[in-house]
Amino acid sequence: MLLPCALVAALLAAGHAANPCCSNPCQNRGVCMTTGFDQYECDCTRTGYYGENCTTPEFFTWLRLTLKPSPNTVHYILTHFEAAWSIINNIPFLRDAIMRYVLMSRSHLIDSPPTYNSDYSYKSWEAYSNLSYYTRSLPPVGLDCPTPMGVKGKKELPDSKLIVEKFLLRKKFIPDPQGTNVMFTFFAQHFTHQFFKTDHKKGPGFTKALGHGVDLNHIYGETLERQLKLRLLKDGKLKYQEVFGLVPGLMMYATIWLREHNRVCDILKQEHPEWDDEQLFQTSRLILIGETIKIVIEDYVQHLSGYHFKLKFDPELLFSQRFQYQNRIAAEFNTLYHWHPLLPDTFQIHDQEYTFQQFLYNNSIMLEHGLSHMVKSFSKQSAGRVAGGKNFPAAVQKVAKASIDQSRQMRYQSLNEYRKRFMLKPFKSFEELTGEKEMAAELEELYGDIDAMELYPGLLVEKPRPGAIFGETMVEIGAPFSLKGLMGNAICSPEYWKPSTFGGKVGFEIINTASLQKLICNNVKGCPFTAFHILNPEPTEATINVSTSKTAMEDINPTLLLKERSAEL
Ligand code: ACD
Repeated sequence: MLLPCALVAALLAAGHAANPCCSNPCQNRGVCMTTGFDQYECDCTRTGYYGENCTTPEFFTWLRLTLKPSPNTVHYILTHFEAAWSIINNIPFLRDAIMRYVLMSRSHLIDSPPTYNSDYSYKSWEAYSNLSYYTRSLPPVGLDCPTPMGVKGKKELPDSKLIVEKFLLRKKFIPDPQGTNVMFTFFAQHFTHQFFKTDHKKGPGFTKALGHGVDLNHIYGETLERQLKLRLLKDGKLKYQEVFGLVPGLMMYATIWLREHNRVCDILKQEHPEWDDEQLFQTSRLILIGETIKIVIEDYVQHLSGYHFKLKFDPELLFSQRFQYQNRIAAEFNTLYHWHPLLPDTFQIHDQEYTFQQFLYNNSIMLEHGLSHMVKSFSKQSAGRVAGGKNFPAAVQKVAKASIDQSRQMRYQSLNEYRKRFMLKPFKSFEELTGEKEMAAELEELYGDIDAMELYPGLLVEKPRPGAIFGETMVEIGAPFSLKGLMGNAICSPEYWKPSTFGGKVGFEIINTASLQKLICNNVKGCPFTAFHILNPEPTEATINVSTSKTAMEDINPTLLLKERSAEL
């Protein structure tokens, strides 16, 4: 890194020591502020700690720390004792109290309103108000710091290509022991592409998704102009979806959600023959946002968690709490969500197998097989394990390298600083990070110091929890961002969360009974069985009751689809 070295050299030449905040002296979320060139002050306000570096706990902080079980203990309890959990899950006030605790303890870790961004390591109106930035949960390392990680580690970080090749690249596909399937993988890709839309023209710290959350711009378009092009402008309906041409898995979800929107419009029109196109459209969109959040919490996060505790989407749980209904997507959240190890080496659809090359940009696959076969096949095929290292598919290795390079460009702090930020103890050694000796020794040689280990490669090489897809760090950092982003949505606020917002009881009920299985049943012919994990033995057809509407049970109709698409061309 030329610039920082030059800067440090210039400062040293001028007789100044390096910025004292480079060593991150302030602990427990205390804020470091320089006072002159070589002095600093820690602001410990409301951290629960005091002292020069905010290291002495106040009495109640000490008590809490003493009583609080470690994240791994909590995780162990939640993923064991199935019989006890099945009782708790059926006692409403207990289930509610635990869910409220999960939501509050996670979202407290997210600054709201947001604070820093990749250009501002101190609070500023610019960082707060400029929505084109991703926010940052830790400020960037100063350009005037002696090393890229502050003061720890070597002057230069190891070659990112080498990191990818040595620790991340898949040798042999490692299936996820939690049984995650390809249906999950494409849901993740489709769903997250609404709020992770890096504006590469501006740089990795910027986003094009100004809604900063679940606004379904991937279904309805990013701008009003685009939205109007996508709409039929009759009965609230959409005429065709934004083309997700990259992979057929995205196209599949785009088609399913398009159908869901039009299905909801039909239902709303029956309830409200007096409504115009605009009101039908807008209300259907709010219902789909609600359905999405419900599915993400109760199917998607539920699966990822591996918990026997049954998560619950119920905004009322937070009405008695101090909770801010706003969200800003963080650059670190975007980085940690690069879960490409989920991708298998080849894609199995019905009786055919496609390599990555055959799969990419190949929309004829959907026309050839139809949605039903795609859903069935994706539900059966295993996804890869994310943590533990060496499971990143070679076909997308550029993404791994870019994640590392861009994190460096944005001057991310170290893995251990992020662990501390999210209330985890820093790793003491590379062996503690990986849980083995071989990669640990090689990492040590390359990075020199565990406190210089980078966030993204750290998350991917971390020792997974027993039988799990992720290690501790991914969950403990990922869950706060996720739950804050989901529950911080405007529709979860007291003035919005009521039947009238969603066209009355019927619309509210669509949200409150939404599930992945129902979404598929209502929009894919034959109601194929599905889930976010592989099942043994697998049922062929779902047995749940779903409503039928005109579009509900039609499978892909190539003529219709082409009509939908030709409207765009
Ligand atoms: C908890 C629940 C269990 C958390 C388990 C895994 C979390 C790990 C990563 C994030 C998971 C899902 C992301 C889902 C939604 C993102 C929504 C963002 C909206 C802007 O113990 O807390």
